[in-house]
Amino acid sequence: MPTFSEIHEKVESGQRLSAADGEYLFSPEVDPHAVGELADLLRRRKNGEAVFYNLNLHLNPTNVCVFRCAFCAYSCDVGDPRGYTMSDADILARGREAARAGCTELHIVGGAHTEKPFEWYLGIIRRLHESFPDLHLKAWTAVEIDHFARISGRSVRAILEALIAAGLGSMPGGGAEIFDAQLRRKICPRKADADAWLDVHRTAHRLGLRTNATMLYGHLETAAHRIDHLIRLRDLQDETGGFQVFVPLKFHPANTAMSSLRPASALDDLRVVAVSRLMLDNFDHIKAYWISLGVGTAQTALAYGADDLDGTVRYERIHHDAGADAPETISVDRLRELIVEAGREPIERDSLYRRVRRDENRVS
Ligand code: V47
Ligand code: SF4
Repeated sequence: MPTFSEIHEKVESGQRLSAADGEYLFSPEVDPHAVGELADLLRRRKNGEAVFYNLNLHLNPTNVCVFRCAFCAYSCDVGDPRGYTMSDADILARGREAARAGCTELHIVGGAHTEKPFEWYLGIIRRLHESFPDLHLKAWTAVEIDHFARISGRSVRAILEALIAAGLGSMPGGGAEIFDAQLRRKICPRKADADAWLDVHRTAHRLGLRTNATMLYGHLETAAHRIDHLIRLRDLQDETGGFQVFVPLKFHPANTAMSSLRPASALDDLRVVAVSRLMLDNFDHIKAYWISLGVGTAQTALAYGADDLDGTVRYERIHHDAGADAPETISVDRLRELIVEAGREPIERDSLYRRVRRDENRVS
């Protein structure tokens, strides 16, 4: 069993933490604030005083999904009165709204619709890109890409190439959940498994597409599951270097098949952020997604290893349908204020973490 001072020494001298170190940092006898302080050391080494945010809007084109994961409150079956599928006009209107609001990014994810062919998803990217070429389209999780490959009979590589040619800018990190196969069989048995998820990201990275990574925590997983997940991400990052940011996603149980579970505590949230920062030594950024954590915990997470708050958002459905009590949107002024209050320097970024300079009205 490692000791805290040995781990401290490793972090100070830039050595990589082992699985045993990571599991130890999750144990209740280790003070979460001490873990946070250690993570803050690494955060400062990587990002100095900078904390990033962006201006974005969400677009969830449909909530009809073939997979119906047990933790998902957002999805429904085809024919369910709660189901919706946006029209082309509504999708373009969302793009227009984003462009008019000065957003740099549209975050696009949704259900794997029972009846929609790959061409429908491809067309969404093509039309949005043609109409709003300056808007970065961060779209489709690895689970959706894997689904497109299955329903079209094309390879993952061919799907990604077609999407990139149509205007895809990068991929969000969703669908990773928790990689352990046994747990996946319980919470999301029907969709892409860990190897398929990782392989989509590997292929994307080889094609030059930057992607994000997530982990859904606070349900049935153990510390060992969390560490296994983080190490698999770290291994792929060693191989490709294509991940930009890691986003821990707190499980919200309301309206799901797992609604009897109690959400993780704020201290567990902060510990997950901190251990993620420490284990993922080859990731540049750790995001405290304020929709998932709530604004207060996200702000506090800036002292526990996080250096990014995500964006202005609006129209987020997946976490709000599951009971997340974060507001629908947040103003740029408030985001900047939260960062300044935490003693850091707010930096607007684009989807590829380049600084956005508003006064010159261009990305540098
Ligand atoms: O894949 C679903 C998760 C993800 C619930 O890449 C839930 O920057 C909590 O991936 N409670 C979609 N989480 C969201 C996502 C994301 C969000 C923000 C930024 C980025 C990024 C990615 O939400 C899903 C799933 O893992 N999810 N249901 C729930 N009840
Ligand atoms: Fe479908 Fe994603 Fe919800 Fe799973 S989490 S049911 S894949 S929308």
